[in-house]
Amino acid sequence: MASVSISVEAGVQTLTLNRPEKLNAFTSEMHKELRRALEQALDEPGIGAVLLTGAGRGFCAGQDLSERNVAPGAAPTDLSVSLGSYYNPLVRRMRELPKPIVCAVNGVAAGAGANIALACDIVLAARSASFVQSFARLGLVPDSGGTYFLPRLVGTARAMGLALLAEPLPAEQAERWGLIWKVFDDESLMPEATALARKLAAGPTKGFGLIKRALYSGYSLDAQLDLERDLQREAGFSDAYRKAVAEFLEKRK
Ligand code: LHQ
Repeated sequence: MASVSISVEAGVQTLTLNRPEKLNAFTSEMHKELRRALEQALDEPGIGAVLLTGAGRGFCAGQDLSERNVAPGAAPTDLSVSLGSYYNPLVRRMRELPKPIVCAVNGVAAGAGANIALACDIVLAARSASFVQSFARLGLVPDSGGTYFLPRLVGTARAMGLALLAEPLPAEQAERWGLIWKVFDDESLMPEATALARKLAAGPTKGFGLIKRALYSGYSLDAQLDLERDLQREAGFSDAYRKAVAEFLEKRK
């Protein structure tokens, strides 16, 4: 079964992260499927907007940590490979896509899952959703553009609190802080997100692409993604990281 389900209707390509039993945590397979889907969105003139959401009760729990477990005594994993091969190209593709991407955050968005949501152009969330920069719990640095998006969206004080404390930020507070565009009651999220994406799909695609270029230009996202990749490499070699992943997988506190 595909880990991303894809449908195209009324000019909107809907991408649903589809590993609900693992809160749609990212695997390399999911990255490959998303990459192919976004290439299709780029090439297909009939697609005017993309809508990204998650199946089940979560939006995305970040990297699937079962792909990251390190056996005792084994050499540490170089996390920069995963960022360089998957996450950073995904964020770049999303920001450079000359068509709007709407995100419907249907439930918890954690780690890279939170920052992939923030990489979208318009972020909507269900009232019950939350955003967690869970990296610090693993001894890691917010990645997938988190260190770039957070201070710009909410200011350095709040960005630092979110990154260091790794506590869930409820959707309503995320809206009040300007982290996201709008919150809807849970049952209204998908109808509202679909209507918004359809409206954008019917709009001036060329102009929207130019708006994205203008609003995102002059920013050093590219350099920041490279920095995150290098810092995460260092963090991933730490004992704290290795222990935290093993503890999560063994469900120890
Ligand atoms: C999971 C996960 C998960 C596997 C829930 N993996 N199974 C990128 C690349 C390179 C290097 C490193 O970093 C990165 C970026 C990252 O994203 S690092 C951050 C990775 N993500 C996290 O640390 C979040 C881990 N998950 C959680 O803290 C919780 O699951 C949250 C707070 C998201 C939700 O908590 P609950 O609502 O209590 O759900 P749960 O914990 O019971 O999860 C449900 C199931 O999903 C459970 O499986 P099970 O078989 O017991 O039902 C979890 O083990 C599984 N799951 N996240 N990331």
